[in-house]
Amino acid sequence: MTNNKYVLDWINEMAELTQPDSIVWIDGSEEQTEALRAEACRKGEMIKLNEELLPGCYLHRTAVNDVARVEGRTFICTRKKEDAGNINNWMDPKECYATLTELFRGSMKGGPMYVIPYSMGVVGSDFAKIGIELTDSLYVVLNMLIMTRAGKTVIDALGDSPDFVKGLHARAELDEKKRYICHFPEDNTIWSVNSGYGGNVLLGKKCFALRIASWLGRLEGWMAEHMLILGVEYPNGEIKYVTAAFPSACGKTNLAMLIPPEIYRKQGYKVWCVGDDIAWLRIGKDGRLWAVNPENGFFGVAPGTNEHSNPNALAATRKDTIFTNVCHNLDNNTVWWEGLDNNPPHNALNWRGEKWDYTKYDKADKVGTSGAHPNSRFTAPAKNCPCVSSEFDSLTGVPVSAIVFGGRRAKTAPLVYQSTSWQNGAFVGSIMASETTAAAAGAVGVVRRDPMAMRPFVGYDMGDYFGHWLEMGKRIPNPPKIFHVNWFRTDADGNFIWPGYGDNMRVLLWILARCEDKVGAEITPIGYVPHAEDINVEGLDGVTVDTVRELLSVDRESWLEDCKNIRDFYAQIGERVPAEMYEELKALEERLQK
Ligand code: GTP
Ligand code: SPV
Ligand code: MN
Repeated sequence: MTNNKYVLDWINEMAELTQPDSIVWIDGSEEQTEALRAEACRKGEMIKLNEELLPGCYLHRTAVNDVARVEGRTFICTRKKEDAGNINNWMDPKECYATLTELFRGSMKGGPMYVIPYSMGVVGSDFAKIGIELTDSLYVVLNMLIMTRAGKTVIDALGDSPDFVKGLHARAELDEKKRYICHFPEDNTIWSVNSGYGGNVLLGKKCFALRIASWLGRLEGWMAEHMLILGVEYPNGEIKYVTAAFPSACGKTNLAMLIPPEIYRKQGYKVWCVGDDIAWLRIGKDGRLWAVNPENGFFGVAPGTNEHSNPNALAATRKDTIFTNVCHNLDNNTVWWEGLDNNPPHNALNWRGEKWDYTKYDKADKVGTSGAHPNSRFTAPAKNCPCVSSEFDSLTGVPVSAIVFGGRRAKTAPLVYQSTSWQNGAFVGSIMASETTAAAAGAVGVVRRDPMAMRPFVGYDMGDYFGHWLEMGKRIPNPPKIFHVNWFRTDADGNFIWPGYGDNMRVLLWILARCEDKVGAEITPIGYVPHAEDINVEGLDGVTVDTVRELLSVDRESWLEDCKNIRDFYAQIGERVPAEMYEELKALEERLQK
């Protein structure tokens, strides 16, 4: 498919190592893709679902020990340890290549090696970057064909350039003790072995578009962020764009596809989705910050997605979608997950592929008793989404009015607040914390600091990353305003107080009104907080201005407690945390103590 000698030499070298029977180039044609789907079904890697109810849809189950990203097995392999920083796992590149070479050796024997040329971003746009993933997994191929722009057009666009990210993936033995997700930013290289799950193996996503891209962004003066991108359309047709960084499984997909409450819909408000997980941000010629979504599909959390919470996401999954680790309804050969509806299938297989008894479901042991794994996912083409933005394929992206940070905090963080400057906003991002979710292996529900929702995804030192944020702020003539939200405050019984989902529109509109100086705010020690009356509660059941007031309250004691934790976390990041961040922290503490 190409004469590019950098590509060909590298593929030959990797094929010598992994020893596949054949090399199959993925061209992106519907004909080849359909043949590969059929082959995946023949090999038992995919199950074809009901063609009438879910046309073009498939079910895949990963190994039981391989159901989420594995942060403990994810490494940044820079020559100098300091460049990877204290928050990342680090391995010496030479040592890492040597160890993984032995794991890859002969790993593709008996089957083909697929060569997937893919572009993150619209092929031909200045934003786009090219990668090639070599893999032994048809699941990876079929997912990458949805999640990225892949095939012949990409290899043509690369021409004879050496500028591409080299990705190598093999499932090998799926041995979790030998699982490695390794990044070599100095070599533009990613090696992933012994996993077959999503973020560990779809190398264009977290590995390239965040870890490698964040490294490139720092060198080249742009940003790669774990952010959704949405457009709010006003009744007069004007559209304002917002990006938002929430940790994994904290509501990006839901916010990105929000359907406004009826009171707003009636007036003509709409929300358009540009992206649900990753944003690449650059300074435009007009001095504003511009965002593109480098992906071409959604790898979204299935549980909780339903006709009420996120009808747009649900609609996106009704055709040409791959479901991973959901429950299989054998009666009609469709899929189900917790929170889809109140009718769990009676004749079904759980995410492990075992006969499933819905009556045994125990909220306290979701992984053990649920039909779908808590981190089960759908891979759906972006173009399936009813609210996909007309700017989705734009070469330049969209101009950003507001950047929003947020996490799951039962207490402390108010519903929304605004930072007082770019520097203060970067500080607000740096002190983000959230309760952990099933998106990564490990305990769920533990508060951990997750700066800018990028803790697992920054490809270099976290202190340097903060520095890059500050540097970007100095270079953007007309920067977005920076906010923080929390949809997850709970009452004494542990129930969420704020209704969330579509009603988050009420908060978005306050945020955008602030960006245009159309609404006032109260200055508090942490920043600007809305006057409770300025969050519209019309049409909400049981939520009054008083509820909003409670949601907006700032408890000085718990914030001061948090400040101690932040100081410890900064110390853990190490000496590259910029002085400006410590100044912001000190000023915050002083305001809280006053
Ligand atoms: P990744 O794809 O892992 O990066 O996650 P994401 O941030 O896109 O998460 P997603 O939108 O899929 O949200 C996952 C979980 O958050 C689901 O359980 C949702 O039901 C829940 N969720 C999303 N929005 C809200 C909200 O406004 N309020 C509440 N209470 N829960 C929400
Ligand atoms: C996340 O965990 O933030 C995801 C899913 O978006 S994965 O692609 O598996 O990383
Ligand atoms: Mn994500």
